[in-house]
Amino acid sequence: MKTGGKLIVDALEANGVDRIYCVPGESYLAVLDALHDSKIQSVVCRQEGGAAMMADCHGRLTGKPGICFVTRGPGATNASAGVHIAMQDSIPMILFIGQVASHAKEREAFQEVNYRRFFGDIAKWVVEIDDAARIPELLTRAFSVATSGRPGPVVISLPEDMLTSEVEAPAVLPAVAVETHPGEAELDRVEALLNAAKRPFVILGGTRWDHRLAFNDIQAIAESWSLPVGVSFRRQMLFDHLHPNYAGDVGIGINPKLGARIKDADLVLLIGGRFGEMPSSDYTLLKSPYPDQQLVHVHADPDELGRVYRPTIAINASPATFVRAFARRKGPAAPGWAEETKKAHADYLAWSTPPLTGPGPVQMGPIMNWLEKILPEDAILTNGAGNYATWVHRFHRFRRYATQAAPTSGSMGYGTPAAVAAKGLFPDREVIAFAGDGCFMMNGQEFATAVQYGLPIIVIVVNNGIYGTIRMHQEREYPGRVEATDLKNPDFAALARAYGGHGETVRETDEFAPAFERARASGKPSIIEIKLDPEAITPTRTLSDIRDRR
Ligand SMILES: Cc1ncc(C[n+]2csc(CCOP(=O)(O)OP(=O)(O)O)c2C)c(N)n1
Ligand SMILES: [Mg+2]
Repeated sequence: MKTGGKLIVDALEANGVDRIYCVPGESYLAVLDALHDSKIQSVVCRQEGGAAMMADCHGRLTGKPGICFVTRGPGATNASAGVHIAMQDSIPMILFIGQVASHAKEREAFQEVNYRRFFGDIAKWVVEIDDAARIPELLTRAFSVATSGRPGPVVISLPEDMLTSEVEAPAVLPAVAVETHPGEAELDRVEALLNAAKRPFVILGGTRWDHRLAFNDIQAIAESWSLPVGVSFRRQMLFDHLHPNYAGDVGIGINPKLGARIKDADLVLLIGGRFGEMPSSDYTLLKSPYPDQQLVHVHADPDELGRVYRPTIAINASPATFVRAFARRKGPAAPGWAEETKKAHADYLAWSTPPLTGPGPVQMGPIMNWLEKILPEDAILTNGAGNYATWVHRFHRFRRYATQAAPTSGSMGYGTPAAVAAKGLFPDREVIAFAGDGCFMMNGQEFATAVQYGLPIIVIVVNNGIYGTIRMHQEREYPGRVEATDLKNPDFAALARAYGGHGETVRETDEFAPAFERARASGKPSIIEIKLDPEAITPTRTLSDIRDRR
């Protein structure tokens, strides 16, 4: 006989889970008690939003579901921010919620929420387990749902009395992953389309990639066919930015030359991604429902094929099976577009070279240049949302898989908790979180988690004293009518020290390098606050330019 709590932990162990991210609650004490005897590490966090974002980052960097435990009501609603990210970003994750006891359900008992309704639109699957004997069945299904097709978050509600009840149940077996393969007929058609194309373009996106796939197999195809390759918004770790076939990231504020290149392509191979609103420049690069280009869309979820774009060829396959199968088809010796591929890479190199001047005493361009020189290729960079993120996305040249954790859903507050999870997973790699002053304050409390577990992340807080992105839009749409976008901030370096970390303040460009070296040498979680002039709102435009419509 086993308790429900013990069976949950057995199922996690059977599925290879080695850590969970949580904020405790009295609603799932039986699980915590079972974890006490397990090898699974619990990472205790400060707010459920941060815990869920850590679980998301875990899923993002490993491909295995990130596991999060939270309490009912407020714990669950706090965690919803991370569930939404995992949903939009196609990340495998399982959120467990302690639920009110069965006798009290439907009375609006203390902190009661109906999770099927609450998470209905932002989770891939929601289930409440009423009978502990069904835990092996429903958890096996949860692992399968979270990872199969288009990965996503599963929410599992655990009534308190179910967790303490004792039942007989079989030993739990690991879930079986579901794979989808392209057929030879489809591969023939793709090959024929490519051979007939004049200006083909490849876009990589989505999840379910791995290092070999992104850095050997897809490169081999790109080289064999001399294809230009772009990556979707915040999926930059899918292709080596210094590879001669790399054409740039297809995201917000796209290089206009790259945008034109995609619009002008006669064939687009979209592998793994959905090409949503952000990468598609609001559905203008590929038109919905009928793109001007021929479109080969490869996706592991049949529901995504034909959902927004009618493809010329729809291939229901994971990136892995498609890329490995297509790698056997060799390209022509010298295709007509080979010169254009070289130009595309030259365009990227020019676009990703930062400007060295700008308003104010701190210049982000030289700081990014310096970071590019000293950061190891396997450094992991995380961020949330804000104009500061442009500096990372445009000027950091990603070289490897599993080096980026940034929400395609544009959620603020992600960078710090993601860095905590990343450093816990890869203690030997350097982990740098970028945050704005607004962004940091959303989940900055997880800096305490970094201190608690001795995880020396470096958080670079780009402090311009405003919710910069919104101020930029405000000045453009309603010039001079500033409302609710100014911020009065704490002393971030002092905050780092108060948490038990290392703090630095950068007021001039030249102060950055020594501050960064001191942060590294401290061996502690660190915050480096960069005081950026709010006028430096984008790498190339000032706030005044935007207000005055120059
Ligand atoms: C959770 C969340 N709330 C609000 C927004 C809307 N939003 C997008 S960017 C932004 C401002 C970001 O400010 P900051 O982190 O200081 O970066 P900056 O733009 O100033 O560089 C806001 C409020 C969002 N994307 N996510
Ligand atoms: Mg700001």
